Amino acid sequence: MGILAGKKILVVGLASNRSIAWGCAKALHEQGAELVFTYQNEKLKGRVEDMAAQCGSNFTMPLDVTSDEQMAEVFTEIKNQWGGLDSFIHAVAYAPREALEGDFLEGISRDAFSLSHDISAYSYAAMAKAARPLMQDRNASMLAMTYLGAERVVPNYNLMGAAKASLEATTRYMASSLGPENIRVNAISAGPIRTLAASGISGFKEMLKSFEGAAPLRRCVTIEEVGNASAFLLSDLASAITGEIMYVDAGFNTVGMV
Ligand code: 0WE
Repeated sequence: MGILAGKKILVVGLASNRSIAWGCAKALHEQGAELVFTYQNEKLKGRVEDMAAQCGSNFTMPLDVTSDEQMAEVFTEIKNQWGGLDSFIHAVAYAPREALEGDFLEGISRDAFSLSHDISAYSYAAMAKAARPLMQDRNASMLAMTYLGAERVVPNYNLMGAAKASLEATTRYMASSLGPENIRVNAISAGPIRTLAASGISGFKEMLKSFEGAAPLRRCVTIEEVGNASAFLLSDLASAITGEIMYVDAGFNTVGMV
C-alpha cells in the first residue's frame, strides 16, 4: 500500500513530460493516489489527457488560473465527482519574457508585475479558498513550487523572484489560516530543472552546470525527486509539517562559497 492510498488529489501545471507537475503526478500515482488534472488551454488538452491516462485517470478539466469562472468550475466538478478533495499541487508560474532577463527595473512594469503575481502567487490562494470547503475533516494538504530566487538575487530571475517571495509568504499565512481546520500548506523550493518553462531562458544550460559544481550532491535534481518529496508532504507522514518551504535542491542553498 502506498503512502497516498485512497487520497484524491488535484494536479495543476502539467504542460509536458518534463513538467515538475508530471514528476509529482507519477509519484502520487505510484503511492496510490487518485488524480484529477487541469490543462491551461485546448492546445494542451490532448497531451494532458494522455498523461492522465498513464496515471490511471480520465478526469481532466480546463483551468487558466486567471479565470475566476474556470477556477470555480474545477472545484464544483470535483465536489460533484468526488464529494471532497484531500490535496492539490500548484505548479504554475509566469512572468513576461522581458521581466526575466537583464536589468530588474528595466524589465518591470505595472502590467508585468500584476500578471506575474496573479498567475504565480494569487492563484495559490484562490485555489486554497475554493478548495477549503472540500477539504474539511480529511487531513488535507496543499503544495506549491517555489525557487531560491525568492530569497536571494539570482541573475535574470528578476520579477519571478518577487512573485515567488509572495508565494512563499502566502504559503505561511495560508498555513496559519487553515491550520485550525487541520489543513496543511507547504511549498517545495526545487533546484533548477530543464522544463518547457525553462527552455526559453538564455544561459539556462550554463546555470545548470554551475549549479552542479556548487551543490553538495554535485548534480541537478530530477522531476521524479521533486515528485517523491511532494508525495511525502501530501501524505499523513508529514502530518506535523505546515507553513514550510522545503528545499529539494541537492543541498545547493546551504553553500556559502565554492
Ligand atoms: O520559476 C522558474 C521559471 C518560471 C517561468 C519561466 C518562463 C519562461 C518563458 C516563468 N515565466 C516564464 N515566462 C516565459 O516567457 N524557474 C525556477 C526556472 C528558472 O527560470 C529562470 C531561472 C530559473 C532557475 C530565469 C532566469 C534565471 C534563472
